Amino acid sequence: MSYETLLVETHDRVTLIRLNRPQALNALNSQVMNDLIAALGAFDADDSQGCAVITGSEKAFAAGADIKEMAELTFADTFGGNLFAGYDRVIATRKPVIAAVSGFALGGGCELAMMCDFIIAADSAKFGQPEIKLGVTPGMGGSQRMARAIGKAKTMEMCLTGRMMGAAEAEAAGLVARVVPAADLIAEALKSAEAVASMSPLATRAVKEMVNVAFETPLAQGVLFERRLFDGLFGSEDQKEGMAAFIAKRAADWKGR
Ligand code: CO8
Repeated sequence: MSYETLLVETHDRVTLIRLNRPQALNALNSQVMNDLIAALGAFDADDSQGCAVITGSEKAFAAGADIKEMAELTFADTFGGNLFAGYDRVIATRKPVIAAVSGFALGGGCELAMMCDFIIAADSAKFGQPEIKLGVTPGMGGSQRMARAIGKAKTMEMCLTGRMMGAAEAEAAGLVARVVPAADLIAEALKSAEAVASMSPLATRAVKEMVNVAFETPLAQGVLFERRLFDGLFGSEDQKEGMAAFIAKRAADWKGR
């Protein structure tokens, strides 16, 4: 399958999705959104694939929503048309998705990265929510996800001043899982994705659900949710296989059931 604004490669059990609008620093126009919806849907439906990586170019992961496309929109277009609702597909993806960020991840680009399950950043990465400079605000969850990831003080400062945050600051603040040299970004992201894809698909989905629930529920309910998913995995062949493989000192052969 080919896409107008994405380059998609499969590497064994990992799907690499590269945003590809270099002339606009990968600005997220409606075509990118539609292509991403299709590519993530295909990835999620493909049993041979266990993890996806979304990346951009060396210069830009994505420099935001497409300002030229948005400039003349009205309230009826955005609210009435539920403009960016298609990005809910990113969140709805049941298998893990990693963002590999090099260069600018601004506005919707930063928000797309934060929708992924974790971010690996090149040392060249620059994160920001500069919408305030355009007379608007984050609109794809940025104020909420950033506040949960790095707290109120830094999120307020980022969203109110529109300043950019470099990779080292983003790692110290807890926005990104890891920083790697820019030249190694894709190799490191693929290595992480391959590690994720080599686990039991059932346990992997359970981890994704339980960590995400931590942001939605009180602690006691979250802990109970985790325990019930843990209990449920004892009904799977993969739990028997994983523990038998450990005891027999051999690699596990996951069945996803
Ligand atoms: N939209 C459209 N075109 C863009 C965007 C963008 N967000 N960013 C860059 N471009 C275009 C430029 O217009 C330019 O095109 P052209 O050559 O035709 O003039 C080309 O990309 C290269 O850009 P620059 O010449 O500006 O490159 P520089 O290296 O000088 O600067 C910057 C790079 C600093 C990244 C600069 O381009 C910039 O500030 N871009 C805008 C960043 C921004 O404000 N992003 C937020 C957008 S609003 C938003 O994201 C709202 C989110 C709400 C929901 C999101 C849903 C997806």
